[in-house]
Amino acid sequence: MELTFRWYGKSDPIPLEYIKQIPRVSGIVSALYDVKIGEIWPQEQIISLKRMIEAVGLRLSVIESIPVHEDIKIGRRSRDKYIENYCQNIKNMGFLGINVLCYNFMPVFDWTRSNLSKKNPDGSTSLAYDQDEINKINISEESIELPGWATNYGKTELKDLLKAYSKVDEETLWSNLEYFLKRVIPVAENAGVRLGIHPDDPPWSIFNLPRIITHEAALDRLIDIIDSPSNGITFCTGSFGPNLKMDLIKSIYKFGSMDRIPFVHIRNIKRKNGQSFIEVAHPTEFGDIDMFKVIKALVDIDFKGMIRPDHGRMIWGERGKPGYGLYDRALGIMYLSGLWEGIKKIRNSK
Ligand code: DNO
Repeated sequence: MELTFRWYGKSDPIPLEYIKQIPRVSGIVSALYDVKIGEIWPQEQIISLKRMIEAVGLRLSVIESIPVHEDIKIGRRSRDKYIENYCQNIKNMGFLGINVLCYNFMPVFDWTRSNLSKKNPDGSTSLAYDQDEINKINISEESIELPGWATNYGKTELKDLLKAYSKVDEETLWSNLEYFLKRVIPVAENAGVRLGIHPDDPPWSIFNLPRIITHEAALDRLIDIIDSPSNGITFCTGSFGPNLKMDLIKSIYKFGSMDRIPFVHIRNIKRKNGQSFIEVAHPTEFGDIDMFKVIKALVDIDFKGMIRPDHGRMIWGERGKPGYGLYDRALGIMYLSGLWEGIKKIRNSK
């Protein structure tokens, strides 16, 4: 198991040196953020990112993410060109010894929240998702600054995309994912790269767009597409957490023992009425996810992949990238690594 921390490159307000000071963290999760979606990432830019990280004594362990071009998800004819570029990016990663790639297959929007700084009684702020708020948004008219928001697209482009997606239902999205994986996974296997699909966050359809990576049955279907350790899952507790039908712990045992989980995101959430929730501090008692059981499951399956603390609250007056401040994520990872050490020691002493 390797403890990792997400870092947004040079523009991240958190210096790499600070991350290096967090006990036990040795890996960085990062990406190139200024390459057009669908293009081949310039190798010299990845090398320079890697060198920057290595210069402080850390390593570039995971690429999160190489975004999948919408033409691939829609199934347009131009997808082959973008799939070819995707394969090239995977080969380039493998060549540089970066072995894990996190990606998602969510149409247009990535993770979505309705409030970026919901005030908690203790003065900290959290990211929150309120389904009623989301329902009020007219996506083709309003341009809103939310995380995961389709800022890559102008208004007209967004309208065109939404129109194209009106013909893509869940089954079509599945068959487009299958088309993509059948071409990409053999290349990844050869390159020594393991892909981990990120669950849809929240794990249900939003804005009438299809979302498919939402529950355990979807993960069964995903891994059945191609039986390969390169065809894996980024197991994100916070993304699956709001889905009441998902037994997180059972799924970790199941997919972990099959060696289909190269990467884990750990975050706690507290469910509200219906399909709403708020992100909370990592320890078990603040949310609906039993962190002791999550870590115990990972210890039990002898998890060898990467773990990163997912979104933190903003505490101690920190201002920064929503969900990605330093302090609360650092507290989170220390708590998780303490659980890991305790559980492992008790198990070994039996
Ligand atoms: C949110 C992240 C996601 C994730 C992508 C992976 O904080 O977990 O944005 O990076 O969905 O493609």
